[in-house]
Amino acid sequence: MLSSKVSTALNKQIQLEASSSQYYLAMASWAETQGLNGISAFLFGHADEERMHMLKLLKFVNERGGHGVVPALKQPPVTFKSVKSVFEEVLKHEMKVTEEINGLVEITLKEKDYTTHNFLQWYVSEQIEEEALARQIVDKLKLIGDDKGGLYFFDRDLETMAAAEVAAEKGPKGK
Ligand code: OFO
Repeated sequence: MLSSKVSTALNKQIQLEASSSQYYLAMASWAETQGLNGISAFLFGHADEERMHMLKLLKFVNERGGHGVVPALKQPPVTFKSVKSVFEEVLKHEMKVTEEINGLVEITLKEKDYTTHNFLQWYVSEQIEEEALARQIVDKLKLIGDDKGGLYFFDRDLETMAAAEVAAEKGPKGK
């Protein structure tokens, strides 16, 4: 059974994962309107992943005798300054999520809730991957600068990455 402290903290995380999904969805939609199909496919996929992160938490809370609450969400931005600014935002956002996950882990230790602590380890590793990927993308975009040709190839790269993610999810080891 979850303590009320842990339950409240997990519900806060449910809200953050849901708003991450919404945020990336807004980025994906904007990118699609700019003709950046690879970038938008990647971001649509990322939005789906965040929804999965949210659902995983919600189900865990319910399984442990709490109540996973479906949160209200704020409207995310409609337009973005540039592709680079989008991915800088992604990185900033993922760093914030990591901080929150670490805070959650700390709460479970204080509450001696080792089951939830164990469950959260999946999120700890996921954040390492997500931050590293966002950082790698921001670095690439810095190299590309204002080069339109570079952006074209970057868009194609992300299309390939998005397709590989979808194939991996359909495969036997899908997350
Ligand atoms: Fe849920 O990992 Fe990103 O935000």
